[in-house]
Amino acid sequence: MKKVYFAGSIRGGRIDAELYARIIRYIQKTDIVLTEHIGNPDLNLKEQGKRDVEIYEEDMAWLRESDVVIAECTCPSLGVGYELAYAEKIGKPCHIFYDRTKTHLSAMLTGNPYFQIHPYEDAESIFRTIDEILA
Ligand code: 6IA
Repeated sequence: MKKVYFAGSIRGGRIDAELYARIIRYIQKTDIVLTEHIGNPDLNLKEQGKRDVEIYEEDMAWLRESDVVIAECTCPSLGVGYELAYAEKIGKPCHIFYDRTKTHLSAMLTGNPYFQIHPYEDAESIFRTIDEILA
């Protein structure tokens, strides 16, 4: 079983939260998601009881513990961009998904051959690619 660090936008916007939840549930059928809160529809964007310092430190520890990073990047998020750069620095494999009909991904990602980028038009294709990543 692989430990997956799933990254998706939080303060960058929650428009795709339902998709994040579907991806997380899918991965959890076979593997471990260290960041299952990313899909939580009730995530309170203002107050959660946790301080930002704790969120940052907990997330960085999970990132170091993970075997692979899977990021859904259709909704731009500074936090996800930071996590991807950090993951590259410590050598974690990084898979980036985005809906090509909705956005142009940052050249900081598409221009970096380190990242494995999976543009999609139909969200269902995400799941086939995830099967290959986790195989
Ligand atoms: O800049 P963003 O907030 O969109 O960054 C999203 C990314 O940063 C996600 O992939 C998470 O791994 C991480 N992240 C940001 N906020 C949180 C969080 N609580 N809990 C866990 N990971 C986070 C946010 C609640 C807060 C708004 C009070």
